[in-house]
Amino acid sequence: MATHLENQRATVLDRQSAKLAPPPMYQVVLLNDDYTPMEFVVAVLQRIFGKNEDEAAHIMLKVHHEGRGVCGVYPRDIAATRVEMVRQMAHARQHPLQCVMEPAPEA
Ligand code: TYC
Repeated sequence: MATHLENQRATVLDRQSAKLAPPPMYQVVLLNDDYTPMEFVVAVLQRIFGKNEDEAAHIMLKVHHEGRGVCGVYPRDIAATRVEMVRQMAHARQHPLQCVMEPAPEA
């Protein structure tokens, strides 16, 4: 049977792991289409995902050639907000650009 001290230790560890466990992470993914201008996608990546011009161009070309590309990995609320910002920016300019979030693969 566990002693009182062992029980106390288990409780402390439970609390610590509850406090320190990293949040589940989500990747924000841009999808390719035939109509959204490349310059607009680069601007989105700079404005919403903080990429510099070279990084943004690299991601845009990856999406253009491979169909999709990861823009960033964030906790759920931040990922959801950025997806919404991309959708608003695209809608405002009437571009069909699509953006989704999905659980990030475990490291
Ligand atoms: N394929 C688009 C074009 O040729 C460019 C593009 C890149 C569109 C990435 C969407 O997520 C995208 N104009």
